[in-house]
Amino acid sequence: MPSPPRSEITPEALVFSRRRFLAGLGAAAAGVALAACAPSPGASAPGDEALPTRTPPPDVLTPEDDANAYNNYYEFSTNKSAVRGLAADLETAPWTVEVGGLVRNPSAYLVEDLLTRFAQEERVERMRCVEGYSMVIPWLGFPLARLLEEVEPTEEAGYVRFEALVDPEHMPGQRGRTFDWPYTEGLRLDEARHDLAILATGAYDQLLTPQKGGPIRLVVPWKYGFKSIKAIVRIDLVAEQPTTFWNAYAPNEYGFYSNVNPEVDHPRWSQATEQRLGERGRRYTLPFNGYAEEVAHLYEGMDLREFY
Ligand SMILES: Nc1nc2c(c(=O)[nH]1)N[C@H]1C(S)=C(S)[C@@H](COP(=O)(O)O)O[C@H]1N2
Ligand SMILES: [Mo]
Repeated sequence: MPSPPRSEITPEALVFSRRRFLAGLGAAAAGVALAACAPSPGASAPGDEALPTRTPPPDVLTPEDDANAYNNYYEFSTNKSAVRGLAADLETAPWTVEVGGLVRNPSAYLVEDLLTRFAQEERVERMRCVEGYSMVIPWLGFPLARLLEEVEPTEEAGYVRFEALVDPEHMPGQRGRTFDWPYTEGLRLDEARHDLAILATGAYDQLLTPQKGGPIRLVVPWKYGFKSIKAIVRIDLVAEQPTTFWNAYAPNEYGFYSNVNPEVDHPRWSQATEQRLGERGRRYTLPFNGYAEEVAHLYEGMDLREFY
């Protein structure tokens, strides 16, 4: 059965069961704060601002246009400001995600069906790129755990491997020879089952735009942004820690775990501070991006300098 084109799927088709806002960030407060912002996304490089204050300023939603105009998405371009235009025409419906590997119930899901099969929630979370900029995004989506429950990982499964779209005809960044496509990512199974790990199908009350990884992407807010793989077409349960795109490209710079950690510097820059899009000055980066209370237990007994 042919699916309706993307333009005919209205946000009203999404069923929002629960809203989860960052502590201190209410929708009304965010709206007020937005009007006061003078965004200049990415205008500053790490280290070129005065030191931030120790008490972090409150989190406010990143203005929607900033979040949609400044994107990391190497399938399209390494130029963050060029991604929106280049990705605009990507066909995101119909779109199938195959889920397989070490599972009892392998299945191919139409994203359109996922929208109603799993209750869609709003999750307002920080997004911290390993390069030192950050945002606060109101995602729509559902916990990855719900999907894993359906496919039932077998006892041998220890990790989840994600694979993104390969489509050089529509993704100009895939025509060069610099990178090995597809973009892949991975999580340990217990990380993948954590309630904060979601599959996002929307943001800012709309279906996910192509430049943000539409129609479906991973969001793992306590890890550096590159773990949150966009345009997912395959999810496999596997026994061993999978190879991941950035780890394979530069293993000494990008680890598998990549938990946000202000105490472990990137070999070429400090991770102590970040530039929040739309804000003046820098702010201190928080351990696990501010989610330590929720996720630190997953790494008990691990040396996070070794497993970076
Ligand atoms: N498929 C794919 N997913 C990706 C990337 C990419 O290049 N390709 N970039 C990652 C990086 S480095 C970051 S910081 C985030 C950026 O997400 P945003 O553009 O929505 O802010 O997406 C991640 N997911
Ligand atoms: Mo990133």
